Amino acid sequence: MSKNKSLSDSKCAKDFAVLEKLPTDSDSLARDFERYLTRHLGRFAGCDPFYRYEALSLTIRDRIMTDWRNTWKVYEQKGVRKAYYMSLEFLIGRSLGNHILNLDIDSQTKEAMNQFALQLEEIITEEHDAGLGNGGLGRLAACFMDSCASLKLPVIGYGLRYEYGMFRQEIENGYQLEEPDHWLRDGNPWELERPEYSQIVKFGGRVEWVTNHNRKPHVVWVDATEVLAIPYDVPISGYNNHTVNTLRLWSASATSVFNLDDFNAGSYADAVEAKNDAEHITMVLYPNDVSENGKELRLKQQYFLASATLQDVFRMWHLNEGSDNSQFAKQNVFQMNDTHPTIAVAELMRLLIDEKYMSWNEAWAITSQTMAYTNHTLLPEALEKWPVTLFENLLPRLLQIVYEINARFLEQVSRKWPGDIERQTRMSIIEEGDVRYVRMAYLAIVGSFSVNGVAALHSKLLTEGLFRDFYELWPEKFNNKTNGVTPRRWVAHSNPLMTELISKKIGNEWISKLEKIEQLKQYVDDEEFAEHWFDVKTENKKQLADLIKTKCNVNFDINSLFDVQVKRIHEYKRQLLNVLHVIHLYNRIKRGDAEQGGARNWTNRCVLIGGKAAPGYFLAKSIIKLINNVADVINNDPQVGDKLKLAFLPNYGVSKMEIICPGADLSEQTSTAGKEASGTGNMKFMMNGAITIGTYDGANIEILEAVGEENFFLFGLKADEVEARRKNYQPEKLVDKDADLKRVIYLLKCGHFNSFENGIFDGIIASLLNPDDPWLTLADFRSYIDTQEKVSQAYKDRAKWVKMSINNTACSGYFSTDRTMQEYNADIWKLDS
Ligand code: CKZ
Repeated sequence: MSKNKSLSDSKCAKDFAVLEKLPTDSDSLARDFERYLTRHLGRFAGCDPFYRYEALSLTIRDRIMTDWRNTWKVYEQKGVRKAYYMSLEFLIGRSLGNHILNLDIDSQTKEAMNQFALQLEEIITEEHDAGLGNGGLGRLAACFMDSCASLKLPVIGYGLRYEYGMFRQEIENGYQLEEPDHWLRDGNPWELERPEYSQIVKFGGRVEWVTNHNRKPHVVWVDATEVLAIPYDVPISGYNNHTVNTLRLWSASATSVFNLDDFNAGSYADAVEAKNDAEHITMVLYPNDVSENGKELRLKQQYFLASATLQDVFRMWHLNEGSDNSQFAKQNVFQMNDTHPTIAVAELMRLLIDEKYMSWNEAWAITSQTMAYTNHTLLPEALEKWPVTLFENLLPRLLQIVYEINARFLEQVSRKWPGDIERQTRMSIIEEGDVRYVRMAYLAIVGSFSVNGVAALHSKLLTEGLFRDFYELWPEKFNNKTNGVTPRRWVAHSNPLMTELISKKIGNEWISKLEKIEQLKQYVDDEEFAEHWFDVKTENKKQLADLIKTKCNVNFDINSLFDVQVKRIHEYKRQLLNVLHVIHLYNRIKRGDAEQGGARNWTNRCVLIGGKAAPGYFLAKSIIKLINNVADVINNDPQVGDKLKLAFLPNYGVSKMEIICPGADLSEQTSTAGKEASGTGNMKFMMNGAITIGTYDGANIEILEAVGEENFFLFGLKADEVEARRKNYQPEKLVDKDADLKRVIYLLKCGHFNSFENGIFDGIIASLLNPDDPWLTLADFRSYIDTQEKVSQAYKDRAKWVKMSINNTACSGYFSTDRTMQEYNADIWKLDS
């Protein structure tokens, strides 16, 4: 730990107080790029293109250093209230292009690269995606970080630096294969290791009572295994505003003293093994989106993040405030991204009581005023609970604290509802039974002053269902914060053609104030503008078609309707409904519906589906196989031709979405109503002028309200109808009564899509026909097919479709994370910007 002290700023001979800004003209950029490539990296013309990316990144990084340091210095000052966004996932994707956009140096950088006959676009695509998340929840955290920096909000992101991010998906014979993604192998120019701020995190051991210096009984946690948490800082630049915030990612390492005892005892191998154990903690991201599996290593990750983060915040706090913690709650707030970091509630109590010698009540006052919790899902399988025994072995002191929190909480419940034992059992943080569990969501609610859902319907359903008892006890804690996406990455960066077209008409203020995009409404009837809009969409479709050709070897004709569904593969999202529709269209073609007389009514469609399945989720993996098999049959049938295409895009992720959303005509949002908490892909598509076909679910509802029903294709049962329908759901009868559905199910059953692969889709068929199918897929079949036919007809009227498209973009102002962050700040964080 010798690095710890010698590196602190104050000990340096020179303070380096003024860090001069570097010029950003193209010649200076070119000069630095060349210097980095040749003198720093020792590479020359003809090197692996990754080094060109690295050299350019270092060049650009130099140009944000001054603002980064200055922003940090402001935040370090006494009295600056800060928020900490704690998340096990930050799906930030690529950084280089994003920083170039934020610094507004796109043209200079292009010119500089042209001096070496290099294309900026090609260099940008050399960057590995930082895939430190599964899906929506992780990407939301990344969009939040972008907006906080762009709004100059003092928010620090805290997460884990996984050695292996989300797995790379390969498709072999239609099946998903998972390949490890060693994204750091070639180095990462966007991270700055700061070993001087390392923290120690403890696991295991025992709890002992001792008498402390005031002769009071005091708890110590002894014989624990210690793991070192090393922070890596990632800069998050704001849009054109000289603010650079920090995302601090912890990496696990063995402590330097880790092996002394073992080593002296002669068991060198054991010592190395212990080192290995420590470093495993941040080795890999768990690839489960909205599904739970209760692995010990996952709890270790959660505690590792919570403990290192809280200790780091106290380290900074003590710089200004010494040992006075009385103002801590006034100056600090923690936002917990779902229950994943919720052990922080108990850890903050432990630090305040065991290490800062506070009383329970003082500590609880601070904890319950600084913690805030965001819920992201209603699915029962995603609600985290940990077996008490596992908890006890790993975190004995924290379990004691959870018990004490629970005891005091249940007393409060019994005071409000005397004698209502059932309610106490229901609300207890500890679930009783053969195996006892710690319910993390309840710990989060009890410990927080704010609990929010991520879309209006979702927040309402939380207070009526899952958290009803808690809502009755503390209605004031509950609030809604509808999700958003950042228009910088998802329009300005991803869709430069549309950005230019919009800015020509209404200026470029909309990029940082998306509500201004409403001004586009003046041009919905402007024929010339509509023509340009159509041309931009067509060009974007070309680029998407190129991607599909390269990755799937399927030809998408740009005159067809581009019908897109990209997201994690899960039964509740109902990719199956999409497949059933495709099979239905195929069947119509085979029956001659799309020829002669029928041809006038036919709309050619290219259907794109992409997404990863959790490696252990068998049915989701068979859905991928089904999509690929159906695609094979359809795409190779000469009678089908351009009338219908289906492609499964392998390894969907952030960078792919940057090409996909500008090129989509139709956005598929088909979840069973009441199950998709919000969705955020829906917002990216809308901003880029796609029209949604969707259920009355999550943020779809708010999108529908924003654009009006004439600009949205709504289908299916509503959330309350879904619940009512369960009691009387007979899918077999639906099949009998509906000739189209009957033909589709027949094609599945007779093995038309699995000729030499007997029975591989039996699981899927059984799930569709199961009266207890939780997702009621077939209940929405008729409505979906009919609505898709309306889509097909609407697409024939090009002028009308383009109007709908412009309207969608023009109404997307509300769905910027800038708005979301302003609401978090106004209602929860209350920071000064
Ligand atoms: O959060 C998005 C919403 C989506 C919601 C998603 C989410 O489904 O509707 O738009 C942003 O608010 N993701 C998760 N829960 N809701 C989630 C992600 C990862 C993991 C879990 C849930 C995960 C779990 C449980 C990872 C490893 C183990 C266990």
